Parts: sequence; structure tokens; C-alpha cells
Amino acid sequence: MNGKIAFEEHWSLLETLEDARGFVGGSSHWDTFQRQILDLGDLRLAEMDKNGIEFTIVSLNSPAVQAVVDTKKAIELSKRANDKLAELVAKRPDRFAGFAALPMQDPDAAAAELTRCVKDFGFKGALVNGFTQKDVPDSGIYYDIPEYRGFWGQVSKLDVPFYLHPRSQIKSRAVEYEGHPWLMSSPWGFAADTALHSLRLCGSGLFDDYPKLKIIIGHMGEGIPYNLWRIDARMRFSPRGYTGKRYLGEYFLDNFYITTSGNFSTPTFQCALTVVGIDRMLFSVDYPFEDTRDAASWFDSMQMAESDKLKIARSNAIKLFKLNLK
Ligand code: GRE
Ligand code: ZN
Repeated sequence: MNGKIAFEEHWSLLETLEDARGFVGGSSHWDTFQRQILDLGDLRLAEMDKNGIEFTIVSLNSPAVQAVVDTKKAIELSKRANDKLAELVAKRPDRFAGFAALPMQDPDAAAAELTRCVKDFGFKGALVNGFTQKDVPDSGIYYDIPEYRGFWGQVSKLDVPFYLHPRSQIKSRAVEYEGHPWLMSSPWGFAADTALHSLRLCGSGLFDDYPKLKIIIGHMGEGIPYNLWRIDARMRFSPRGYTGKRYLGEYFLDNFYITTSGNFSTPTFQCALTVVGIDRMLFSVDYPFEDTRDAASWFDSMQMAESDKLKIARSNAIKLFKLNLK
């Protein structure tokens, strides 16, 4: 299928490249991976062309800015990354756009940086890599707390989506993973932490304050669709600390969008689609952590009406990001 749009697709600055090394196999694969993630030109375009992807929204790798404990340095790194990304996507505005990297260590600075990126560069929103460390390495700030309401107000005002992307838990804060480091990152911990963060947002009254916020999560919903019914069912008995005015599931259905990034499983897709509905499902790859061909061939060969496929791979994204595509 041609004309697909993908938007959990990563690039890297040289200075954030090392963040990815632990996730990539042996040294021969690392050589290829480096070339793929650093490139925002011919190599990426060739992969897109081969696999029927017309347009990509590019974001910085994980955790990058979210792991910079010095706030001033986090602000500087965001600006450097966003300036460079803007320069690169401007060469091919017909094929690329950007998501802003944000210094969440300082909510006002993050709001200002997002505003700059949207207004000056036409960026389509932000992609943030989970919780933020700040001041000391052993820290983790989630964005449901009151300090971030002003930030969310600005996201809502700009009317751009916020992609909540995974990161690895910090070893000192992950006692439950002890002895099983393989559990901490993409096989499980990424989803566990991103789902937790999403539920915290739902349970904090954030979407009562800003009902138009649009949060995107990848990897087919990080496990939430599978568990959504039970969350509300059990909350009847233990709602302690929940400050949302509506059922949690209602926020999830009204404020979240789900992508297929890195989860090319048809049963999982069917579950997510059944729970959230076709208007909330969108195609993505997770390049170069995933192989574009795996994502595209799986999606393209799925048994589904072509008109439904077109929504998921293209028209939902055009609408969500107000893209100037037909
Ligand atoms: C991702 O960007 O989603 C990612 C990583 C590292 C490993 C796996 C993965 O950043 O999916
Ligand atoms: Zn990703």
C-alpha cells in the first residue's frame, strides 16, 4: 500500500547516539543502525520508498533530553536538536516533518520550546521520552503533577499532539527488576512505565482541565487496551486517590491515539482496534529500532477493507496533524 504516514520514527544527534547502543544487537548491526539513525536523507527516503511510506514525522531518540539532569543543559540540548531537525526536514518538506524534543525538567521552558518549534518550524507536536530526571540521576518526574498544568495548557492551546514515548527505568529505581535486566527495557519495562504514565495522566484530572489534549502512545497502546475494562471495573472498589471526574476509560477513549509501532501482531491489533475504534488507530514503524519492511508488509497484508487501511495508515494522521496532504 502506498501513501502511508509514519511518526514514531527516530533520528539521533551524535551526542545522543550512545543512548541507543544498549538496545542494538552486535557490532555489525550497530554499524548499520548508526547510519540509519543519523541519516535524514537518502537512506531513510529509500526505506520509505521501498515500503510505501510517503511521509514521516521524525523525533529524537530515547531517552536523550529526558535523561539530562542539569536543566540548563537539557534546555540547550533540546534547542540544538530541534534546530538541526528543522534544518534537515526543511530540505524535504514534502516527505518529512518534526516532533519537538522538550526540556521537561522546566515546564515553562518546555512550553516555550514547543511553541517555538510549532510556530517557527511547523513541527507537528512533541515527542517526549517518558519521565524526566532532574538535578540528580536518581529521580523521575511524571507529568500528572500540578507543576505541569501550565505546560499542558499551552499544548492544548497550540492544539498539537503529544507523543508519550518509552524510556528505560533507572536501575536504582527498579528494584522489582533486580536480577532480570532484560525485563527493564523494550521487552516489558518500556510498556509498563509508559502505560503507568498514561494512567497517571488519566487519573489526575488533567483531561477535565484540558479536554482537547491529544496524547499518542505507541506499541499498540502499551498494553492498556487489553486491560482497560478491568481498570474501571476494579476502580469501583478501590478508587483511592483517583481525581478524574469521569471513568478512566472515557479519558482513554477520548484523549488517546494508538500506533502500531514495534508491535506487528494481528491479534494485538484486533484487540486495540476493537477497544479504541478505527479513528484512534494509526500506522507507525519505530525505525530504525524496527525494520520498516516488517512493519509495512505486516500491515499491508492484513485482511481488512482497503478503506479502513487507508484511515489507519494515512487519513487519520492527516487529520490529527493537519497535514497538507490529500
Ligand atoms: C524505541 O524508540 O521505541 C526503542 C528504543 C530502544 C529500543 C527499542 C525501541 O528507543 O523500540
Ligand atoms: Zn520509538
